[in-house]
Amino acid sequence: SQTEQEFAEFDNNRVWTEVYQRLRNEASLLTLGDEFSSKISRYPQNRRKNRYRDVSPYDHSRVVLSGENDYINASLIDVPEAERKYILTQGPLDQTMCDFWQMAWEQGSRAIVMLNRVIEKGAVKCAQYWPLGTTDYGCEDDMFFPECGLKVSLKGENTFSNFIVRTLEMTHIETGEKREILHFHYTTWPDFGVPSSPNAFLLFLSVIRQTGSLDINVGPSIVHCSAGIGRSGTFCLVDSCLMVVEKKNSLQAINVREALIRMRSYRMGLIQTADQLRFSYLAILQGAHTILEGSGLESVSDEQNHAEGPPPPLRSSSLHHTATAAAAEPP
Ligand code: PTR
Ligand code: PTR
Ligand code: PTR
Repeated sequence: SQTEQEFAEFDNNRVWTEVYQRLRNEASLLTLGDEFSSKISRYPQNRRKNRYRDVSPYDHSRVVLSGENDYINASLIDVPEAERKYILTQGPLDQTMCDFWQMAWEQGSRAIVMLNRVIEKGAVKCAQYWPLGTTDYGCEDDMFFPECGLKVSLKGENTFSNFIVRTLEMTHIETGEKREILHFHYTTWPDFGVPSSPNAFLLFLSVIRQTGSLDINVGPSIVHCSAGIGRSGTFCLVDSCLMVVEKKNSLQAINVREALIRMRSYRMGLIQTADQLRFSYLAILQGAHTILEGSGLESVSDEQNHAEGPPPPLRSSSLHHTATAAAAEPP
């Protein structure tokens, strides 16, 4: 396939840096026009809502909040050939946590995919926007967001070697309506770096997919890292390319570079390094082989843990029925 050939060629010739640069240039040529403005992010009242001055959502694909102040640094990425929609956003700031939860509620999201840690390289890269659970004193530590009328609580937590799956519950304070939302937190992916192995990443992806929360018949899942471009872009590129491989039952059906350029018309800067691009190819190729062999992505297992036994089951009592029910019977 083209993807395999390109991978071998770029590796053999050691040209990933050049390939990545060329791709950035192509993407920036395609996004020069007025239709790729980011004016709203630069309004004075929105300045403190952006974590990084140089990472803004395009106006045409930004997620609009209800109410008077409708801005959040978040973009809707539409990949119709994969039947996927993702919201990519920055790691919430203290002053935007409430907007973040309002977005999750209004968009009907069923999952949050978090690819960074709150503190990286000694600096805060994201607010602690979800509750950590009961305190040492046994008190609930639900988080209240009065400005958007939501309460968020932790209902369960399950730890794997490279990620944690949490069940959170959002409550609309005024009406009492409750909704569960899964929090898939990858904890070992450094910024401007790559996961420890394609297998580690594919296991994470497989666990998320089995809950049905990426499916097109539910609200778009929210994917974020610190800026919401490097690691988040890598995640979406791999997932969407593998969806197309699965639908068409062929690796021939995808063009990874074109797919990334198209995704970059919805949010700038997706995939931040040549090695993240190379990792995407690796994960797509390995995932595609698993899919095309017929065993499906669900057969990816936690190799690192094999010596100590199988990975902890997702169907633990702490996660109660949420993930399991969704996996067995997609909504
Ligand atoms: N680090 C691996 C290697 O050395 O083979 C893979 C790799 C190769 C990563 C090349 C990035 C590369 O890009 P460049 O050679 O353009 O820096
Ligand atoms: N200007 C910031 C920087 O270069 O540090 C923006 C930035 C930060 C860009 C993190 C990407 C980052 O990585 P990620 O999108 O994976 O959080
Ligand atoms: N920290 C990055 C920088 O300042 O270069 C942030 C960034 C990088 C933002 C790239 C957008 C980017 O888009 P592109 O990769 O298309 O240049």
